[in-house]
Amino acid sequence: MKPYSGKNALVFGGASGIGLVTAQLLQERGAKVTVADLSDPNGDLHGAPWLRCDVREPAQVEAAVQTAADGKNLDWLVYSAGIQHYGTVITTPVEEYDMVQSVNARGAFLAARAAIPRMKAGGAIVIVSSVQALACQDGVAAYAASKGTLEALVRAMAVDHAKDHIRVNSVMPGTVDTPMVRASADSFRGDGPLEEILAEWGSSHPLQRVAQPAEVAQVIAFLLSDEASFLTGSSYRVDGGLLAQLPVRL
Ligand code: BMA
Repeated sequence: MKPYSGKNALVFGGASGIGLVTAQLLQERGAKVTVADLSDPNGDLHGAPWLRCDVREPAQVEAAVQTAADGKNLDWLVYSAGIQHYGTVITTPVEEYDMVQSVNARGAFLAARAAIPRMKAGGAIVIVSSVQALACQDGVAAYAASKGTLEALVRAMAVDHAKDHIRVNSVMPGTVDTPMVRASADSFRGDGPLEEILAEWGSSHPLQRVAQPAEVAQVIAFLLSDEASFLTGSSYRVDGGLLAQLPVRL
């Protein structure tokens, strides 16, 4: 029997990047996985059903959760939907700020709101946050604020729903080779090759490279699993040492 047999999982933002690889990993280990995403899957879901869902729309989120649960307990929820826009509070249009909050943070609230009542036999939630909830670079006001919101939400939900046997944690990735990060790199690269930007971003991490999505997915899977039975209300940096380092050169 596979280790996650009998687990019913739903991954928002599961059509690409960290969400996709997490969905694949959970499925390989025997979980029943449903993927909800606005975009078409850009990788192999190994037959997992994909539901088109705009996480800004409460009714669509509710419908996705209802379909995934399918009248049974929803054991695991992963929230990996996310977008990245650059700007300061001055240069970020209000609509753009609202959009980033809505996709990155409010969507997690909606997903949990729909999922928790279907976790009657207990469950686990993992939210994909970012190191940018704790420290940031220039021009990430909306994105960093949305990730900070997620961190507070993780703690609030963990405290409120511990009595329901629901654990809630987050992962805080550093730079990961995903379509989102590649799109960001593309917007900064000018005439240079995109791989060079990724390598440069990677070099700011002590491990000297960007992560692969699977390296984050492994941690998400562990946090969902029964092996993490005493972990709740916490955030786990998966950042190649990024936040352990002060940018002071001797
Ligand atoms: C992630 C994304 C990446 C960034 C990394 C480290 O959440 O914002 O684009 O490189 O954080 O700051």
